[in-house]
Amino acid sequence: MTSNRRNFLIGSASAGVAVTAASVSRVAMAALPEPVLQDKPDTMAPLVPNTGRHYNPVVTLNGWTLPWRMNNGVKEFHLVAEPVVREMAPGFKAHLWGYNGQSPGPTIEVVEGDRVRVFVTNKLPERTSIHWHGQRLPNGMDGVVGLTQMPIEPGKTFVYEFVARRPGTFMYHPHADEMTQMAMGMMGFWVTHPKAKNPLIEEVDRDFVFLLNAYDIEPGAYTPKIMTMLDFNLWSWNSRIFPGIDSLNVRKGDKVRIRMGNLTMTNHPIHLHGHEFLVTGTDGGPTPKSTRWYEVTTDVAVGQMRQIEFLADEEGDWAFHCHKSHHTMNAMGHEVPTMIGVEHRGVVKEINKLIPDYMVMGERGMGDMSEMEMPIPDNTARMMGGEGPFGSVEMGGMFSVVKVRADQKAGDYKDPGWFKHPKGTNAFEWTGSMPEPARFASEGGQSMPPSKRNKPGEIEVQIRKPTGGSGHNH
Ligand SMILES: [Cu+2]
Repeated sequence: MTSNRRNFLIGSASAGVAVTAASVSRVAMAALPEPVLQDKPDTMAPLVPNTGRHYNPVVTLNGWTLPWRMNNGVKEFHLVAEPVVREMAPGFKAHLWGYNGQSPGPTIEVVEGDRVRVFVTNKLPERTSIHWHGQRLPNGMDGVVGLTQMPIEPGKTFVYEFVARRPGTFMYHPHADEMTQMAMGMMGFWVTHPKAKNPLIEEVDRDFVFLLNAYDIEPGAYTPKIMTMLDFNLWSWNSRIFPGIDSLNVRKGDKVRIRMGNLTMTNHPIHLHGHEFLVTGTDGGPTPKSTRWYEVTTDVAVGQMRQIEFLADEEGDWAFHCHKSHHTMNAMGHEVPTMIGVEHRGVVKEINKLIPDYMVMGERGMGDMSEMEMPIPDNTARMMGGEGPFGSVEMGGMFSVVKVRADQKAGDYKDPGWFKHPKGTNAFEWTGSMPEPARFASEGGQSMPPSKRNKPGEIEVQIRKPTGGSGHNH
């Protein structure tokens, strides 16, 4: 190489430069692993490693794991930052930014002690970088533009290289124009598997991962508003909203681990029905056993990661969702007054003479909304829905189902369909006679009597139910 170059330089200077440049870029091209792209938003089968140290792969909810190539003992990955079209739910597409064809980007899985080289090509219209959230690495690989590196300008490729020193649950995201790039969907999951048995890391039968993210996309629009700080209207898991989020399908008796990371601007109390779980790890690593206790809800704060584990020993279709009720709703187009308890059918009839499509929302709560055929703009997510075996699930956003089945095969992640409840195990309508329900009737009696008392009946408030119109951010 050196001697070739010298030879060229002896000749015409300009020819020498050209040939040198060409050979350099050819070498550079040869050094880059072919980027692997994904065009489907489906949950892909676990990527079983065929090179490097073995591990039990994770499954990314509505996502996939990035293949790598081994190069002299180094695991090489190629991430391409680029605009993508993400189907957030069937019939609802968003124009986001992501990696390798999807938002979030692919999950990266390595083993503790692996030397990892990640090529990052920038096909965005602006500079970017990648920060490897939670990793121990040389400071210059930390991905903070201006602080530890030059920005990756559009069209350029940077290389990050470090040893995955500690096992655990991590994520990656830009540290350049973060507000825009994360609001546009740039993020991905990272799992470092333990290289040997670790007393704090259990072997599990199923290991699911996803990121909590949020978007503000006006009904009928395709691109998120990036200035939004709290008023998001789409609460998603891996840039999917219910009913677009796949179910987590497990076999009865499986040990199940679910890892989550929060890249929204608010906390999400994640709640599992029918089972108790332990929080076995954070992005700081496995939790000491003395700190673990059973929960059914765990809060994932902003910028945090949590891994939960449970024994799936109850058959059924178990709801699994964020417990903030506004986060299990999808976008609404406009401010809606609370109409609960307000009889307004006569009014609607009058208005319909003038505006045929007019519809009053929420006279009996908002549940009706999911069954009404509301006229909505094209490319708008329904506020809530999801057809279950008993009708509409009346949910949206951060909601899914853990399906536990005795006849699910080991390692089979296919959706088994709806649970068939054994006869006599469903809640049912009572039609027989009933004793009077007991009601708490007494009033007052507080230990500190008010110094001034209102006249009885003077204060009686109407509770105004939340309207949700402004983005479900409370
Ligand atoms: Cu939430």
